[in-house]
Amino acid sequence: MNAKKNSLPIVVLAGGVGAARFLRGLALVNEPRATTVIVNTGDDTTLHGLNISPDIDTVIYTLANAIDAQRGWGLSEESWRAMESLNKYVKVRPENSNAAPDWFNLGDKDLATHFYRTARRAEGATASQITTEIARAWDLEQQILPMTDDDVTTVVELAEDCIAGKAGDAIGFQEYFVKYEHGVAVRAVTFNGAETARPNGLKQLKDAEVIVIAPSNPIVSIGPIRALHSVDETLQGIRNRVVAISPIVGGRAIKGPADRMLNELGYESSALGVAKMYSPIASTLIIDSADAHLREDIQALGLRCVVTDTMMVDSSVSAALAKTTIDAAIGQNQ
Ligand code: FO1
Repeated sequence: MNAKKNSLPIVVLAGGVGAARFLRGLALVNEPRATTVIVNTGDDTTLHGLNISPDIDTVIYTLANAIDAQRGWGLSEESWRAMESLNKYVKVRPENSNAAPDWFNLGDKDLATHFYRTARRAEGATASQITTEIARAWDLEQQILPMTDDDVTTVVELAEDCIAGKAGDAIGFQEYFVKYEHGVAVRAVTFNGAETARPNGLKQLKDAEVIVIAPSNPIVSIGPIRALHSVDETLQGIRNRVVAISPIVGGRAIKGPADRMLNELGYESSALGVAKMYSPIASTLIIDSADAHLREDIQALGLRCVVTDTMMVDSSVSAALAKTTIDAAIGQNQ
């Protein structure tokens, strides 16, 4: 795409893979330095004593063209020698020990990012400072902001007795997602610490001409950002500039457990269900062509509805989706 880029102040609310793919397209149609990304950190975890921020790293690695595109997380051309070496200790660790967690794969090159983040945290740097430093190391011009510098932890409550524990037990998001391959039923999701955490990026939200809710899981990726004090109120105040992209196509999540989670938690797993969740804070919903038949129902909720190709199989589709999103926000699609 060689057309002249816009230079609009844009804020994107982001989770992991879907958001990262959208951002890669956005960088082709809008000057990267004009974009601020507010990233979910409810998924953050600590393993081996290392601070790991999966969604931030997915966004940064993708924008730096360093992501393993197949997996959607971690670095390309990765090696796994450290993980392989953990096996030695898995055999000897006591039954109740959490040492040598081998269910979460950390590549050798990826480890450097977690070493850096952890060491800077120990020196007292904030999550924002560290994220800015890591983004700079990868030569990114976008402003990448963790949703808060305070600790917010997403936990899921098990709906029934299962391999992960007893009904009612709360387990960490990464355990749910990676260790149990999001295959256990959940009945509630909680964002511990969200009530008191201070949100980042409120000023950028108010100043932005376009605010995009990326095609990320509405519950566990966008949910933690919305749970922070005054974020929803701020979005309500600028609703006319907020465009959301449905991560549900044909009733199914493009990636991850969003469809199952929506059903388990009493929402509808469809673009219409997403519209209901976002109608208080967004004025436009972008849905995939496969869901064109839902357009009128979505409009009946008081949302503009734009139908286009949202399956970001390559960066030209991502760029076209980003352009459609911007046009929808600045009214050219009305
Ligand atoms: N996802 C997996 O399914 N398995 C893994 O072993 C795994 C490791 C991993 C390491 C670093 C990182 O930044 C992300 C990683 N992810 C892994 C992805 C990630 O945990 C999830 O996709 C997100 O948290 C959901 O947005």
